[in-house]
Amino acid sequence: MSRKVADVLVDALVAAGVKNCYGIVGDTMNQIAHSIDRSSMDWIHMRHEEAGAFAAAAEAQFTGGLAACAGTCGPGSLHFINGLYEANRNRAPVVLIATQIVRRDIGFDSIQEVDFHDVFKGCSVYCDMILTPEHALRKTVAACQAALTKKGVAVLIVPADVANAAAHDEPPYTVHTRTPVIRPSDDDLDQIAAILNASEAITIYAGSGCEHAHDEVVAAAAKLKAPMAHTSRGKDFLEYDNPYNVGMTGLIGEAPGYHAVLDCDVLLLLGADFAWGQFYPDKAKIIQIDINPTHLGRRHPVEIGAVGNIKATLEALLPRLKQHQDNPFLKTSIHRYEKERASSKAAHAEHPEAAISGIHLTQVINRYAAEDALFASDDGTPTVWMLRHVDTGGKRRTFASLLHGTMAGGMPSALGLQKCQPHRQVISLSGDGGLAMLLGDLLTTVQENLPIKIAVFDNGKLGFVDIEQKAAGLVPVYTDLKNPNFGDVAKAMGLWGASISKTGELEAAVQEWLAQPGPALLHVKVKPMELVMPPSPFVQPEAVIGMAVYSAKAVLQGKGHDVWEMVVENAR
Ligand SMILES: Cc1ncc(C[n+]2csc(CCOP(=O)(O)OP(=O)(O)O)c2C)c(N)n1
Ligand SMILES: [Mg+2]
Repeated sequence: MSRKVADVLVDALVAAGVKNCYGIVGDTMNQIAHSIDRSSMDWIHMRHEEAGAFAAAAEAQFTGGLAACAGTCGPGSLHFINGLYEANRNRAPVVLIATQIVRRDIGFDSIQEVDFHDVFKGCSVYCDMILTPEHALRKTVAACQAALTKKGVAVLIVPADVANAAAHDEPPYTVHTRTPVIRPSDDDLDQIAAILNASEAITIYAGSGCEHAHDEVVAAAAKLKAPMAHTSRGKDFLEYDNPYNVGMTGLIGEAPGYHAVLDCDVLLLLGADFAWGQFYPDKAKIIQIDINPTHLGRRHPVEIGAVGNIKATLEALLPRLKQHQDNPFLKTSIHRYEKERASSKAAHAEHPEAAISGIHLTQVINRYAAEDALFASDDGTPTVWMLRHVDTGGKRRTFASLLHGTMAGGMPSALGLQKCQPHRQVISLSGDGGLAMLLGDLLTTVQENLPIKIAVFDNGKLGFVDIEQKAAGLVPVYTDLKNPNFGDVAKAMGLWGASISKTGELEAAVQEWLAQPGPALLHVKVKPMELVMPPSPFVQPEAVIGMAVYSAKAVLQGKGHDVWEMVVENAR
């Protein structure tokens, strides 16, 4: 059989490292589907393209290598868009093969014609069409090169007639992805060291840019005797084996991290692009180091902004730092954190008949999950509970939609993680709203033999929005969910399924669920009133945008659970 452009494209993707392609076939991608079938690439047959994009995004974010999705023209490829936004915001190298109607029909409002350049511009680092068979390899390699080096989504638009055309000889283009070592100049490092050496109350605020730099960050904290707060995206890389850790700040953080960041004299921002301006200190000097120059000073004015890879920068900075002594600022911060941890770990002495708290559910899952389990959560309360109550210990990983803030990413992300890590335990912490949004892809767990473990936090509502409305003093509208027994739904779809509602059933059910060899869903009716961010009795709660609920101060100075009545009280 003569070689087609579709074969060139698929071979180039395989050569660039693609192992898995998630999607749904259709007429304009039939030739490519057959090429994939002949290649070493696996095809994961999804039920909704959006779920395929979430799966590819999670795989690429986890491996750092390329994952692919492919769809048919018009509505098929359009469906990927929300998951691609998720991938692009997470700097996950994903290639979408967006197949297109034949070239002679483009531009005439033809059947299923969609201008993909326009559609995917906002969620990609590369978006271009293979215009002719003569440059199929070059364009495919350019797309992969962009996804891997600019770290994001590359969209390759492929008209059906181009994919079906005979392949041409092209020069041997390949991707090049070596990583340079980048650090600030000696002068910059001297200036940074001078500020740090002259201060006694320093806080390190570390983000996901600190991946692979755990030991250097801890060494810097030890030298500066500085507490270290971390972003939610930095959690997996920084919270373990770290005596200086004081947790997260921000809307889903807690008081120790919040105070450490706001009360210091010097804030050393390492690979952290935390977006909420109100959580930065106004009086402290801020030093920011980031590999991306456009991140410098964009969230808050900084004293020094320097470009560098965090590991290389700290290696060069550490010898310039003087050994600081233990100081009251560090002591207070660590003490606060230890107190907070002890109270959050305290056993819930609930009656066995009592309703299950979402926090308690997460804590029990945390206790019984494998030490290298991968967790993916839905936007909503499950994300907050995961970030606060899952201990990663350096081996586990947590995935949530933190920058894009979309619902429904949990279960499909787990599919992608399980596909690329078949021997690891993969757990999805799903909302009842989030799971229902892409429910059809529960079938993918069975069809593709992906034994993920799904916990459904069924509070009978769109909990976050419900809380937002209450926080604004409104009576909630349009937030209630009339749910089925998701355990029975799972069973009908071919998974293991169970449903529980009492605290006394929780421990045994979680153990049985996690021990299942195949895909398994545990439906847990959780307390509907549990607040994500308990408000302070002293501060007026305010609704804020996105997945946020209350103003920072209300959140972080507050204590207690199940007190929405108090919110309404406070809002009066
Ligand atoms: C695609 C999408 N639609 C709407 C929202 C707004 N939103 C954020 S959280 C949320 C509620 C999620 O409900 P559920 O999955 O049941 O989680 P819960 O907060 O109840 O635990 C909604 C509607 C969003 N972030 N993304
Ligand atoms: Mg809910």
